Amino acid sequence: MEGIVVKSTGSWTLVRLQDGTILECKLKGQFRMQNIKHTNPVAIGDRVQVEHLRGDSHGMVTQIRPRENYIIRKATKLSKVSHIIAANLDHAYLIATLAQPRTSNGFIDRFLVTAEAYFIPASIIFNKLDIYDQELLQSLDDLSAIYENAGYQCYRTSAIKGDGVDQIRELLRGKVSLFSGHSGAGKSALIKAIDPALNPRIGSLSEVHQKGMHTTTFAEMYELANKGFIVDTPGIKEFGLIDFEKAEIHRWFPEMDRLLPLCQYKNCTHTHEPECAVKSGIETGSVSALRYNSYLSILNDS
Ligand SMILES: Nc1nc2c(ncn2[C@@H]2O[C@H](COP(=O)(O)OP(=O)(O)OP(=O)(O)O)[C@@H](O)[C@H]2O)c(=O)[nH]1
Ligand SMILES: [Mg+2]
Ligand SMILES: [Zn+2]
Repeated sequence: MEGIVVKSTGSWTLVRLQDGTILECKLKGQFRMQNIKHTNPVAIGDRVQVEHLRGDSHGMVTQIRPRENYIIRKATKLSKVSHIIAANLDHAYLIATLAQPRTSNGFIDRFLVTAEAYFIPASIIFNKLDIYDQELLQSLDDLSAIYENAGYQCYRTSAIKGDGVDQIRELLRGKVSLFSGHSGAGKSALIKAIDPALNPRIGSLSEVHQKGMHTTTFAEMYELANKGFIVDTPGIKEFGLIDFEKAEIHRWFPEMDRLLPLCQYKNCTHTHEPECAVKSGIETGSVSALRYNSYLSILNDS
Protein backbone atom coordinates (compact mmCIF):
# COMPACT_ATOMS: atom_id res chain seq x y z
CA MET A 1 0.00 0.00 0.00
CA GLU A 2 1.04 3.58 -0.63
CA GLY A 3 0.78 6.39 1.85
CA ILE A 4 2.14 9.73 3.05
CA VAL A 5 3.95 10.19 6.35
CA VAL A 6 1.90 12.58 8.45
CA LYS A 7 3.74 12.30 11.76
CA SER A 8 6.90 10.71 13.03
CA THR A 9 7.88 10.51 16.66
CA GLY A 10 11.01 8.45 16.36
CA SER A 11 9.54 5.17 17.45
CA TRP A 12 6.32 5.53 15.47
CA THR A 13 5.52 6.77 12.03
CA LEU A 14 1.94 7.65 11.19
CA VAL A 15 1.07 7.05 7.56
CA ARG A 16 -2.03 8.35 5.82
CA LEU A 17 -3.12 5.65 3.40
CA GLN A 18 -4.81 6.50 0.12
CA ASP A 19 -8.28 5.89 1.54
CA GLY A 20 -7.59 8.50 4.23
CA THR A 21 -7.09 6.14 7.16
CA ILE A 22 -4.08 6.67 9.39
CA LEU A 23 -1.93 3.64 10.14
CA GLU A 24 0.70 3.46 12.85
CA CYS A 25 3.83 2.00 11.35
CA LYS A 26 7.29 0.90 12.34
CA LEU A 27 10.28 1.57 10.13
CA LYS A 28 12.37 -1.16 8.66
CA GLY A 29 15.72 -1.05 10.46
CA GLN A 30 17.71 -0.35 7.31
CA PHE A 31 16.35 3.21 7.04
CA ARG A 32 17.87 4.16 10.37
CA MET A 33 21.29 3.04 9.23
CA GLN A 34 21.19 4.64 5.78
CA ASN A 35 20.60 8.15 6.85
CA ILE A 36 23.02 8.95 9.65
CA LYS A 37 23.56 12.54 8.50
CA HIS A 38 19.96 13.30 9.33
CA THR A 39 18.32 12.93 12.69
CA ASN A 40 15.22 11.56 11.04
CA PRO A 41 15.26 8.73 8.51
CA VAL A 42 11.70 9.40 7.42
CA ALA A 43 10.26 12.90 7.05
CA ILE A 44 6.75 14.32 7.14
CA GLY A 45 5.45 14.33 3.60
CA ASP A 46 7.50 11.33 2.49
CA ARG A 47 5.64 9.02 0.14
CA VAL A 48 6.11 5.52 1.41
CA GLN A 49 5.26 1.93 0.67
CA VAL A 50 3.65 0.17 3.60
CA GLU A 51 3.14 -3.48 4.41
CA HIS A 52 0.16 -4.25 6.56
CA LEU A 53 -0.58 -7.81 7.57
CA ARG A 54 -4.21 -8.69 8.11
CA GLY A 55 -5.13 -8.54 11.76
CA ASP A 56 -2.03 -6.58 12.72
CA SER A 57 -2.65 -3.31 14.55
CA HIS A 58 0.31 -1.65 12.90
CA GLY A 59 2.16 -1.67 9.60
CA MET A 60 5.74 -1.53 8.40
CA VAL A 61 7.27 1.13 6.17
CA THR A 62 9.22 -0.88 3.60
CA GLN A 63 10.17 1.79 1.08
CA ILE A 64 10.61 5.56 0.96
CA ARG A 65 10.09 7.08 -2.48
CA PRO A 66 12.69 9.54 -3.72
CA ARG A 67 11.81 13.05 -2.48
CA GLU A 68 10.76 15.70 -4.99
CA ASN A 69 12.12 18.27 -2.58
CA TYR A 70 12.61 18.83 1.10
CA ILE A 71 13.52 21.57 3.52
CA ILE A 72 16.25 21.01 6.04
CA ARG A 73 18.00 22.78 8.88
CA LYS A 74 20.48 22.27 11.67
CA ALA A 75 19.49 22.98 15.26
CA THR A 76 22.27 25.57 15.43
CA LYS A 77 24.99 26.49 12.98
CA LEU A 78 27.43 24.30 14.90
CA SER A 79 25.32 21.15 14.88
CA LYS A 80 26.74 18.17 13.04
CA VAL A 81 23.44 16.57 12.15
CA SER A 82 20.62 18.06 10.19
CA HIS A 83 16.91 17.59 10.36
CA ILE A 84 14.59 17.27 7.38
CA ILE A 85 11.63 19.39 8.38
CA ALA A 86 9.35 18.10 5.65
CA ALA A 87 9.42 16.68 2.13
CA ASN A 88 7.42 16.99 -1.10
CA LEU A 89 6.18 20.51 -0.39
CA ASP A 90 4.43 22.91 -2.74
CA HIS A 91 5.06 25.95 -0.55
CA ALA A 92 6.72 26.98 2.70
CA TYR A 93 5.30 29.77 4.87
CA LEU A 94 7.21 31.48 7.60
CA ILE A 95 4.86 32.50 10.39
CA ALA A 96 6.47 35.65 11.76
CA THR A 97 5.41 38.20 14.35
CA LEU A 98 6.65 41.65 15.25
CA ALA A 99 5.68 41.16 18.89
CA GLN A 100 5.33 38.36 21.40
CA PRO A 101 7.82 37.04 20.27
CA ARG A 102 9.46 39.23 17.64
CA THR A 103 10.87 37.34 14.67
CA SER A 104 14.30 38.71 13.79
CA ASN A 105 15.32 39.57 10.25
CA GLY A 106 18.23 37.20 10.50
CA PHE A 107 15.82 34.37 11.19
CA ILE A 108 13.51 35.35 8.34
CA ASP A 109 16.42 35.53 5.91
CA ARG A 110 17.91 32.19 6.95
CA PHE A 111 14.55 30.58 6.42
CA LEU A 112 14.16 32.18 2.99
CA VAL A 113 17.70 31.29 1.96
CA THR A 114 17.10 27.66 2.80
CA ALA A 115 13.81 27.60 0.90
CA GLU A 116 15.56 29.15 -2.13
CA ALA A 117 18.44 26.72 -1.96
CA TYR A 118 16.05 23.78 -1.85
CA PHE A 119 13.81 25.26 -4.55
CA ILE A 120 10.69 25.57 -2.43
CA PRO A 121 8.56 28.67 -3.05
CA ALA A 122 8.31 30.64 0.18
CA SER A 123 6.21 33.47 1.63
CA ILE A 124 5.89 35.25 4.94
CA ILE A 125 2.76 35.47 7.06
CA PHE A 126 2.92 38.19 9.70
CA ASN A 127 0.57 37.03 12.44
CA LYS A 128 -0.80 38.67 15.62
CA LEU A 129 -1.81 41.80 13.75
CA ASP A 130 -4.33 42.50 16.51
CA ILE A 131 -1.59 43.45 18.97
CA TYR A 132 0.49 45.78 16.76
CA ASP A 133 0.44 49.44 17.70
CA GLN A 134 0.97 52.26 15.18
CA GLU A 135 4.71 51.95 15.39
CA LEU A 136 4.69 48.20 14.71
CA LEU A 137 2.24 48.65 11.85
CA GLN A 138 4.69 51.13 10.35
CA SER A 139 7.59 48.70 10.68
CA LEU A 140 5.38 45.99 9.19
CA ASP A 141 4.81 48.20 6.13
CA ASP A 142 8.55 48.80 5.86
CA LEU A 143 9.45 45.12 6.24
CA SER A 144 6.78 43.97 3.80
CA ALA A 145 8.12 46.42 1.22
CA ILE A 146 11.62 45.00 1.66
CA TYR A 147 10.54 41.40 1.29
CA GLU A 148 8.13 42.04 -1.56
CA ASN A 149 10.89 43.87 -3.40
CA ALA A 150 13.05 40.79 -2.89
CA GLY A 151 10.29 38.66 -4.42
CA TYR A 152 8.40 37.26 -1.43
CA GLN A 153 4.69 37.68 -0.87
CA CYS A 154 3.83 38.98 2.59
CA TYR A 155 0.49 38.31 4.24
CA ARG A 156 -1.07 39.63 7.44
CA THR A 157 -3.23 37.66 9.82
CA SER A 158 -4.71 37.56 13.24
CA ALA A 159 -5.39 33.96 14.17
CA ILE A 160 -7.33 35.23 17.17
CA LYS A 161 -9.54 37.79 15.41
CA GLY A 162 -9.68 35.94 12.11
CA ASP A 163 -8.33 38.76 9.93
CA GLY A 164 -6.61 37.55 6.78
CA VAL A 165 -7.42 33.91 7.49
CA ASP A 166 -9.72 33.42 4.47
CA GLN A 167 -6.94 34.49 2.15
CA ILE A 168 -4.49 32.00 3.66
CA ARG A 169 -7.06 29.20 3.48
CA GLU A 170 -7.39 29.83 -0.26
CA LEU A 171 -3.61 29.75 -0.72
CA LEU A 172 -3.50 26.31 0.88
CA ARG A 173 -6.30 24.82 -1.21
CA GLY A 174 -5.19 21.58 -2.85
CA LYS A 175 -1.52 22.17 -1.96
CA VAL A 176 0.97 20.68 0.49
CA SER A 177 2.25 23.57 2.60
CA LEU A 178 4.52 24.03 5.58
CA PHE A 179 4.24 26.43 8.51
CA SER A 180 7.53 27.18 10.23
CA GLY A 181 8.65 29.83 12.69
CA HIS A 182 9.48 30.61 16.29
CA SER A 183 7.61 29.01 19.15
CA GLY A 184 4.62 31.17 20.03
CA ALA A 185 4.29 32.84 16.61
CA GLY A 186 0.89 31.23 16.24
CA LYS A 187 1.41 28.44 13.71
CA SER A 188 -1.00 26.07 15.40
CA ALA A 189 -3.51 28.82 16.22
CA LEU A 190 -3.53 29.83 12.56
CA ILE A 191 -4.16 26.26 11.45
CA LYS A 192 -7.07 26.07 13.87
CA ALA A 193 -8.44 29.35 12.50
CA ILE A 194 -8.09 28.10 8.93
CA ASP A 195 -9.94 24.87 9.66
CA PRO A 196 -11.80 24.85 12.98
CA ALA A 197 -12.44 21.10 12.64
CA LEU A 198 -8.75 20.50 13.35
CA ASN A 199 -7.35 20.36 16.85
CA PRO A 200 -3.64 21.15 16.97
CA ARG A 201 -2.50 22.01 20.49
CA ILE A 202 -2.25 25.75 21.00
CA GLY A 203 0.06 27.06 23.66
CA SER A 204 0.29 30.01 25.92
CA LEU A 205 3.05 32.56 26.16
CA SER A 206 5.33 32.71 29.15
CA GLU A 207 4.31 35.76 31.16
CA VAL A 208 7.82 36.92 31.75
CA HIS A 209 9.53 36.47 28.42
CA GLN A 210 6.60 36.64 26.03
CA LYS A 211 8.16 33.69 24.29
CA GLY A 212 6.39 30.55 23.15
CA MET A 213 6.30 27.45 25.31
CA HIS A 214 7.17 24.88 22.64
CA THR A 215 3.67 23.52 22.55
CA THR A 216 3.91 21.59 19.29
CA THR A 217 6.51 18.91 19.94
CA PHE A 218 6.35 16.88 16.72
CA ALA A 219 5.67 18.05 13.21
CA GLU A 220 2.32 16.88 11.94
CA MET A 221 0.55 17.06 8.63
CA TYR A 222 -3.15 17.93 8.76
CA GLU A 223 -5.68 17.47 6.00
CA LEU A 224 -7.80 20.56 5.45
CA ALA A 225 -11.44 20.48 4.44
CA ASN A 226 -10.42 22.08 1.11
CA LYS A 227 -8.10 19.16 0.22
CA GLY A 228 -4.99 21.02 1.18
CA PHE A 229 -2.41 19.56 3.49
CA ILE A 230 -0.64 21.69 6.03
CA VAL A 231 2.41 20.70 8.08
CA ASP A 232 2.46 22.22 11.56
CA THR A 233 5.96 22.19 13.01
CA PRO A 234 7.52 22.71 16.44
CA GLY A 235 8.77 26.24 16.97
CA ILE A 236 12.46 26.75 16.34
CA LYS A 237 14.89 29.17 17.84
CA GLU A 238 17.53 29.27 15.19
CA PHE A 239 17.41 28.32 11.55
CA GLY A 240 20.84 26.66 11.22
CA LEU A 241 21.92 26.61 7.59
CA ILE A 242 23.26 23.54 5.91
CA ASP A 243 26.86 24.05 4.80
CA PHE A 244 26.69 26.43 1.89
CA GLU A 245 29.66 27.38 -0.25
CA LYS A 246 30.54 31.05 0.24
CA ALA A 247 30.41 31.60 -3.50
CA GLU A 248 26.84 30.34 -3.88
CA ILE A 249 25.15 32.27 -1.07
CA HIS A 250 24.16 35.30 -3.13
CA ARG A 251 22.25 32.98 -5.45
CA TRP A 252 19.75 32.47 -2.64
CA PHE A 253 19.08 36.20 -2.33
CA PRO A 254 17.06 36.67 -5.54
CA GLU A 255 17.29 40.47 -5.62
CA MET A 256 21.10 40.27 -5.37
CA ASP A 257 21.45 37.37 -7.75
CA ARG A 258 19.62 39.39 -10.40
CA LEU A 259 22.30 42.07 -10.19
CA LEU A 260 25.35 39.85 -10.56
CA PRO A 261 25.54 40.28 -14.38
CA LEU A 262 25.97 44.02 -13.72
CA CYS A 263 28.89 43.59 -11.33
CA GLN A 264 32.29 44.13 -12.85
CA TYR A 265 33.57 40.73 -11.72
CA LYS A 266 31.65 37.61 -12.72
CA ASN A 267 32.56 36.02 -9.38
CA CYS A 268 31.80 39.13 -7.37
CA THR A 269 31.06 38.37 -3.70
CA HIS A 270 29.60 41.89 -3.30
CA THR A 271 31.93 42.68 -0.42
CA HIS A 272 35.23 44.35 -1.34
CA GLU A 273 35.03 44.40 -5.16
CA PRO A 274 34.87 47.69 -7.10
CA GLU A 275 31.98 48.37 -9.48
CA CYS A 276 29.62 46.10 -7.58
CA ALA A 277 25.98 46.39 -8.63
CA VAL A 278 24.72 45.06 -5.30
CA LYS A 279 26.57 47.71 -3.34
CA SER A 280 25.35 50.45 -5.64
CA GLY A 281 21.88 48.90 -5.31
CA ILE A 282 22.03 49.57 -1.59
CA GLU A 283 22.75 53.22 -2.31
CA THR A 284 19.90 53.59 -4.78
CA GLY A 285 17.54 51.55 -2.59
CA SER A 286 16.97 48.58 -4.90
CA VAL A 287 18.73 46.31 -2.38
CA SER A 288 17.82 46.61 1.29
CA ALA A 289 20.64 47.14 3.77
CA LEU A 290 18.85 44.77 6.12
CA ARG A 291 18.95 41.94 3.61
CA TYR A 292 22.52 42.76 2.67
CA ASN A 293 23.54 42.53 6.32
CA SER A 294 21.94 39.09 6.55
CA TYR A 295 23.86 38.14 3.45
CA LEU A 296 27.13 39.26 5.07
CA SER A 297 26.31 37.45 8.27
CA ILE A 298 25.60 34.19 6.43
CA LEU A 299 28.74 34.65 4.34
CA ASN A 300 30.70 35.15 7.49
CA ASP A 301 29.34 31.96 9.07
CA SER A 302 29.98 29.74 6.08
N1 LIG B 1 -2.99 38.17 20.11
C1 LIG B 1 -2.78 37.12 19.35
N2 LIG B 1 -2.34 35.99 19.92
C2 LIG B 1 -2.15 34.91 19.12
C3 LIG B 1 -2.38 34.94 17.72
N3 LIG B 1 -2.06 33.73 17.22
C4 LIG B 1 -1.67 32.98 18.24
N4 LIG B 1 -1.72 33.68 19.40
C5 LIG B 1 -1.37 33.21 20.75
O1 LIG B 1 0.00 32.90 20.78
C6 LIG B 1 0.22 31.77 21.63
C7 LIG B 1 0.99 30.70 20.89
O2 LIG B 1 0.20 30.19 19.83
P1 LIG B 1 0.52 28.78 19.14
O3 LIG B 1 -0.39 28.64 17.98
O4 LIG B 1 0.56 27.69 20.14
O5 LIG B 1 2.02 29.08 18.64
P2 LIG B 1 2.96 28.09 17.81
O6 LIG B 1 3.65 28.91 16.78
O7 LIG B 1 2.19 26.93 17.31
O8 LIG B 1 4.03 27.66 18.92
P3 LIG B 1 4.85 26.26 19.07
O9 LIG B 1 3.90 25.13 18.87
O10 LIG B 1 5.41 26.32 20.44
O11 LIG B 1 5.91 26.33 18.02
C8 LIG B 1 -1.15 31.33 22.10
O12 LIG B 1 -1.37 31.88 23.36
C9 LIG B 1 -2.08 31.91 21.09
O13 LIG B 1 -3.36 32.14 21.60
C10 LIG B 1 -2.86 36.17 17.16
O14 LIG B 1 -3.09 36.32 15.96
N5 LIG B 1 -3.03 37.23 18.03
MG1 LIG C 1 2.34 24.94 17.63
ZN1 LIG D 1 28.87 42.59 -6.76
